[in-house]
Amino acid sequence: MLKKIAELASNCNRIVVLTGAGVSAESGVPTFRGKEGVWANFKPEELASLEGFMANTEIVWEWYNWRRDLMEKVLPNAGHLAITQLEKLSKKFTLITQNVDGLHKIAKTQNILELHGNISRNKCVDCNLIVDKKIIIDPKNIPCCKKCGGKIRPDIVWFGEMLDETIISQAYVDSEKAELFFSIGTSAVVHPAASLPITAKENGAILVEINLEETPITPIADYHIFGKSGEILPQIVEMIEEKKAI
Ligand code: BV8
Ligand code: ZN
Repeated sequence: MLKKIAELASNCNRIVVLTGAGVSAESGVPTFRGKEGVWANFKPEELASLEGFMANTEIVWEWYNWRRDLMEKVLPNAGHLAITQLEKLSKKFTLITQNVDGLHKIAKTQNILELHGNISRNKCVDCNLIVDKKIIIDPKNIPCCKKCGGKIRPDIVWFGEMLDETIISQAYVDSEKAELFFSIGTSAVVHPAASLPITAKENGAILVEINLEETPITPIADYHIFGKSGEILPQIVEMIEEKKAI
């Protein structure tokens, strides 16, 4: 099956990749819904929502500080690096990620759409002014926006919040044009991200899913590869490179 996918990737004009927390799992970043997932201990609306933030500002900032510390210590894994290599081997390529860990950027993928923001960036809760990312937030003494006095929050899209219009529109445009769409390491339950593989499929793309489990989009996938993205993606890229070399 991998050979076939490598062949498809070699002969198509536009590849789109959607990633979720599973791609970062082999870097040591906990996923959201797995057994060890961070949500396991909390309800998403408690932490990753504006209401949750306003009601539990200190707890939410403790959670994000904990994740930021973790992100500082982790590195891209072979799956991230293979995606960067795939971009180099593709005519047109878009990476759409739900992840906020910034690992695709560190892996030097170029054309990235970060649907849910980036954990290293802060912004004002009221006027959305982006605030210098290097400030360390003391959960007991949250800094306020210099412009309007609003509380500083992570620049992350929370549940119930709209995604950045430009980013999500571009994600739909590229998914509609995709000839080959990879859905990798995502449980495909969070919308609107989860509707992108469906959009691609509806517009004629071949849909490849790489995951350890089945998801709501498995039934419509042309290929479902059970396994770890950090092990599977390098094999596919290697086959493409071998084919190119012939
Ligand atoms: C919005 C930021 C308009 C937080 C996140 C009912 C139906 C449909 C939609 C909704 C609904 N009710 C509410 C909604 C809308 C809601 C939603 O989709 N809810 C879901 C849960 C039902 N969506 C929203 O609110 C979005 N906004 O819709 O705006 C609107 C406005 C007002 C009112 C209504 C609508 C905003 C969504 C963004 C939320 N923010 N993150 C933070 O990160 O701190 S989402 C969060 O989940 C993360 O970003 C994460 O990326 C994302 C998706 O999770 P996954 O990445 O898929 O991770 P998960 O752990 O779930 O899965 C990992 C997968 O990897 C697993 O399948 C596992 O098997 C696999 N895996 C593990 N290891 C590996 C692997 N695979 C391969 N290799 C491995 N090694
Ligand atoms: Zn402000």
